[in-house]
Amino acid sequence: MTGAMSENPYQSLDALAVMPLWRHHGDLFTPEPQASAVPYLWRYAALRPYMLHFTNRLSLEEAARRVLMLVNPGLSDPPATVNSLFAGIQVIMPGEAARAHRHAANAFRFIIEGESAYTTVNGERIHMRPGDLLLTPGWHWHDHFHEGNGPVMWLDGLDYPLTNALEAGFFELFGDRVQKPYVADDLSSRKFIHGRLNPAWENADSRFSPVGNYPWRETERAFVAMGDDVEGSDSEGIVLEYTNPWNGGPVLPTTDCKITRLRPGFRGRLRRTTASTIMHVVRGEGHVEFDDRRLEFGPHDVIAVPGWRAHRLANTSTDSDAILFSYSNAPALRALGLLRVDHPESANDPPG
Ligand code: 1HN
Repeated sequence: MTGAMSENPYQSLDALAVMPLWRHHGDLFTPEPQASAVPYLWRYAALRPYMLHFTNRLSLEEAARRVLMLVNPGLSDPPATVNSLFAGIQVIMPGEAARAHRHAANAFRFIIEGESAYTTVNGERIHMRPGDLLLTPGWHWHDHFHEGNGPVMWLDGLDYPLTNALEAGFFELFGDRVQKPYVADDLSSRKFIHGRLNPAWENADSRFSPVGNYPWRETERAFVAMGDDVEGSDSEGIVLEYTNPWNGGPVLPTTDCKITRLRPGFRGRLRRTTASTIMHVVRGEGHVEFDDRRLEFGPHDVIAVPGWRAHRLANTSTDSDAILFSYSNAPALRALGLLRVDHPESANDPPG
């Protein structure tokens, strides 16, 4: 043996930048995933007064984006809502412009309330109405403007916790405050609105959906068209995925977006998945049950469902639907062979 070894060899290992695996193996290889995030619910009614308060105190020149970040009590570095995904509530007031920028992280907005705001994404003005899903895939320029009356509020979803964990984050300000439009308003949505007829002259880029807006009226039309003639899933309800029209896949490379109808009195089967999910209540009332808590939800609340936490969805109303918008990191996990789903009463599905 060479070199000076102290009385306790373990004490010298730090300085050599090594660790004995036999003392750490159990923390690194848990039998099952141990989410740091906790199941949590943010009440819209509690946040809304603060959103409005800051519209009077903080200009968009100062703030760039007026967003309250929904930070999971189990996650702080970076602040995130579940492990790899972020949710925030943004408000913009009449006449305000949120200046143009772009980032490597993928983003989307789900509109909560207000009319007459639009976002410009790579030169296309995309108008917002409540219930619309607007995409801003990674590295697309985007700025927001409001030309109507009253506040416009939306849910922002981003995957920056994943981008940053992979140390692949880039951010850039646009040269001007806002972009000049260079394509017709809402064109990307209009080109693909049929859903089964795609513009054949365009090159398919399948990494993200080319659709800027999935309007609420089309989402509603889909639910009405199938009515009560479908059973849906016994754990997830009548759940529809927003898709990339080029390949039927998720709308963003890391993130899928879904809309769920829980019929009156629905009480789902227990389900768990390695994917982490964020839910936003479009309308209705119900709860999400976990082994140690029950989160009672109402309109516009936001719920964090960490990965591998068994949970059960319920609509507690006996006469109205509950409608939930949700997004998850399932596409990222699927790409890596790490997506698992099961129903705790039954055996694990193999990785898929
Ligand atoms: C962002 O760029 C927007 O562009 C919204 O509207 C929320 C949260 C974290 C980081 C960047 C936006 C954001 C964000």
